[in-house]
Amino acid sequence: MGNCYDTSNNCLINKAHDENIDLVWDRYEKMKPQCGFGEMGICCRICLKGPCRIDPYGDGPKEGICGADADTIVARNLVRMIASGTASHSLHGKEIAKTLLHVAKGETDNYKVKDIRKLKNIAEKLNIDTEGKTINQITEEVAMASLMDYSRLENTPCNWLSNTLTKSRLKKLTDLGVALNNIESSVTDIMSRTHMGTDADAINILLAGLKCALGDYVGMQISTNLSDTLFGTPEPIISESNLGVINENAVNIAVHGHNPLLSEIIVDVADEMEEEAIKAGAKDGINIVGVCCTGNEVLLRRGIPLATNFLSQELAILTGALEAMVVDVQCIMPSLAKIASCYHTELFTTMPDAKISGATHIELNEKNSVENARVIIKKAIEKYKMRDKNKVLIPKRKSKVIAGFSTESIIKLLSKIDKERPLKPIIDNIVNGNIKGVVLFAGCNNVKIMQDNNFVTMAKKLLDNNILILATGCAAGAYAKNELMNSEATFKYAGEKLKEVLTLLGKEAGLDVPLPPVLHMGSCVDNSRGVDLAVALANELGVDLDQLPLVASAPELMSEKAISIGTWVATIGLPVHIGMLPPVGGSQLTIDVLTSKLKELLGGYFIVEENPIKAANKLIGIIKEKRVDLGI
Ligand code: BF8
Ligand code: SF4
Repeated sequence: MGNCYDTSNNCLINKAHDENIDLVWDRYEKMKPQCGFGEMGICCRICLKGPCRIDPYGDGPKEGICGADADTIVARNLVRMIASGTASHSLHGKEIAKTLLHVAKGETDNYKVKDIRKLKNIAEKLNIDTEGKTINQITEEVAMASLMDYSRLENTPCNWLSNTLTKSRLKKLTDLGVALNNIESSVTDIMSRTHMGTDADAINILLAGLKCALGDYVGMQISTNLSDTLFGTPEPIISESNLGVINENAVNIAVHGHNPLLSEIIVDVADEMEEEAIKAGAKDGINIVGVCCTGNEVLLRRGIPLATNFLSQELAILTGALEAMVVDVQCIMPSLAKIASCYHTELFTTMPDAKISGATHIELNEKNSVENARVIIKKAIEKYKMRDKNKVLIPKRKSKVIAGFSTESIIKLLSKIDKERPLKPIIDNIVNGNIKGVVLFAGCNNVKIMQDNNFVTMAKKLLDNNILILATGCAAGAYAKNELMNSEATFKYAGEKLKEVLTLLGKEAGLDVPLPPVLHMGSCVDNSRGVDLAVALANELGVDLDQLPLVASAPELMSEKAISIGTWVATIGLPVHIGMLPPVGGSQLTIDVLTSKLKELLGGYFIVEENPIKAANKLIGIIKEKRVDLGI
């Protein structure tokens, strides 16, 4: 049986069982018991003498065949996870930077610079002189300054690192030797130093992990900022979320994955092809819906409804009303191909490095994307005619969502209250305690945890304690689906003081309604937006990030990307709550480094707490401490 906080999904889970289709929850049950050595991170198969495993409790081996101890093995495994996360996020950014360069050079007609103001702001941030230069020249220099962060030979910090953090943070990172200069060499460095017989000092390995994780951060800054340049910086926008956004009377196409280069084109082309869908009998035309972070990208910029976050992605096909699912990269369950084959749904892969056997591969690149997007949508329209009405079951539930809270849109909103110092209203309210603090929720769903339960339970407790919530990635998906991203949620869940502030801010900003108590800042790469806001607040207050009453939480983490994000968030000084222990339990040294040692050196650290109520209480406690230290 599935395990979702949102019980409206249960009808589809039952349907899967009636149809003998295994879902993620069933495959998890069949996988039990999972390997304890793997769970503790003490299994090594880095060389062919292995696999080796350390006996954590009994009299068995305490070292691998080569002599590597548990600390070395755990640290090596962990930093390899960080390297994979960093590679994923940073390659996402690189694709976008390359596209921006093609735009600057006039090598593509499919994309253009949509947000010139953002482009100029980025140029200023990166110290690029714009005086007397054309837009194309500025675009090229911004793209090159970003691409330089993937290839710099000199040992100076990445452009997107040195220009986006507080000065004191940059100094701390430089002093510790982790101020990253080159994203790709940091990934190579991890793979090289963790080769058999190289780095066998767990602390040295973990320090390299911190440096590499900052590559994940730099990749995110590049992804967010250059995507905004190409597709527009998000502004508050109203939409809907949950599987109920799938429309029985439309050709439904889900976009899933992470990269907005593809989904933006699909949305544009779908607009042009509405008539064709109506002619095929779909009276409501084409309905694009989002899944996971691609879904967040198009929700924020285009108001496309978000059907689901990670764990229930298979259920979108189970509705029997999805004509096509178009995927790009990351967090796409390979099971989708098999499930789609039980329905009329066609699964399209679009990236050369992310094919799935059983799917139809139609590549979208900067040269052919419009043309090929038309082919995909045409096929989806044909599929509509093959839909089996008897197999359609769409849960009714959907909730209203106000999304689009980029840092710029928040500042713009606040500047309606104080034009000179837009952050002042927020700071005043933090100082006077109306807003006790802020928690940034990020990260995934994990089949080991009831889907969305930790997110929702923690949020309700924190909001009641007048703590404002920001959310990205599948955390944002959880809140969007479960009715925490609209004004009604402010009335229902925010503590009295927070409610007053959100109502006032909404009113002063010219909205008729309070701001939602959980602000949707975007996809996982948009965690950079949370940092921008935090850095702006820290600079305004004249403090470093570790002094702010600000905490991050990934209570349902799953992917390697979540590990790399959590690591850089702690490295830049924030306490990071995680809802389960990653595979580090076999090394007390690693646990100590990631908790107490990191706190001592950088102010940020990990807290593990599985129980969401206890976790929320711990975060409330940390926020209280930070306020006392700040003297507020
Ligand atoms: O990048 S939160 S499950 S979809 S990894 Fe994946 Fe995790 Fe979702 Fe977005 Ni982020
Ligand atoms: Fe075993 Fe060492 Fe080889 Fe790892 S590197 S598999 S611990 S021999």
